[in-house]
Amino acid sequence: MKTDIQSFNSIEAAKILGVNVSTIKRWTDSGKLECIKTAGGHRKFLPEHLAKFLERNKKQTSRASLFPLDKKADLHISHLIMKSDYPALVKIVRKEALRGKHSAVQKILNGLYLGQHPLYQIYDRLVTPALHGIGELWEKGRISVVEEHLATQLLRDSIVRLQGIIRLPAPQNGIALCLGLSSELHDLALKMVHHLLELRGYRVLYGGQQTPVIGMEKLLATARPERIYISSTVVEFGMMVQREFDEICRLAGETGTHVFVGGPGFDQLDYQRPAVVKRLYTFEEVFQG
Ligand code: B12
Repeated sequence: MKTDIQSFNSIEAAKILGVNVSTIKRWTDSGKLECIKTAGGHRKFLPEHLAKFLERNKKQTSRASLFPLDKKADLHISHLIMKSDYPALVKIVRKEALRGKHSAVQKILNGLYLGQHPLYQIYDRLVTPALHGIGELWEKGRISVVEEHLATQLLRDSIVRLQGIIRLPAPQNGIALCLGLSSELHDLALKMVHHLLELRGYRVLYGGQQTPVIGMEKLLATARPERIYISSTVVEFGMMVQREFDEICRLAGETGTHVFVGGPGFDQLDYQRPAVVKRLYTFEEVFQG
């Protein structure tokens, strides 16, 4: 069977319906669940087969919670998740975020995570391109600034709510401080860095947008973070931001705190300072390094 035809194999069907593969076999043998048998004797399930089964057997499918299955359209999403078709999922997420459909976006994020996709991959391959796509539409004048705000805040809420289904390890790696410099209103990337650090076992102090430098000396001395992650997307008042950055690096140098930087704003800042370990470009690097 051609791979571009939307279908599921027995393992995927079992995951979707929340049962084991032998149950799938039993149900197909008894005719309870329809399928197509390939020339090689394998079972293939079309979305219609699963949808029909779900409709007829509401009780048995109470455990069908791995992926969202309210409607037949959700099976299409399940299929894209199973096949790791990120470009198609990005388009759906962008569209649903712009339509204000929170639940649709949430289902995709939760579905990917429950489908064993690493969180950094969801951030690098789904959330980041969806945000870039929304930014492009705004830049081209195809959506208004208020639409851009609503869609990006919806995405921000969705990634925060996704944390509700993630089991975090006990903090064992010390403390990490996440901050944005003054004049910085973008903090979505920083929020994702926060989540990944928690997943790595750090206790995170999250300063967010426009974290003031005043009081930083005391904070570093008392909380003693091992790492500081600084995010910069847009640099306004460059000289002031550079001074602020230099001051944080100086204080970090005194306390032996390692600084990591990320975001397009660092194209405009001189970040080569002794305390800076490196500039990070992807969420995978945040998770691995
Ligand atoms: C959402 C958004 C906003 C929201 C932010 C809400 C929030 N809570 O974050 C709001 C509405 C507040 C906003 C405001 C503005 N925005 Co804006 N915004 C965006 C948008 C659509 C998404 C930003 C985002 O989160 N991207 C997703 C992140 C994950 O991607 P990334 O930034 O490329 O980061 C990658 C790496 O650099 C790395 N990374 C990034 N940060 C960090 C940090 C660490 C520690 C690490 C390890 C890694 C890392 O991870 C990412 C993965 O590859 C972008 C479009 C775009 N192309 O990004 C515009 C965009 C960034 N904004 C833009 C502009 C111009 C503005 C405003 C000046 C608009 C205005 N005139 O008011 C203001 C700026 C305010 C300010 N002083 O900061 C421009 C910037 C152009 C430029 N380079 O100067 C963009 C590119 C839109 C565009 N196409 O023109 N914005």
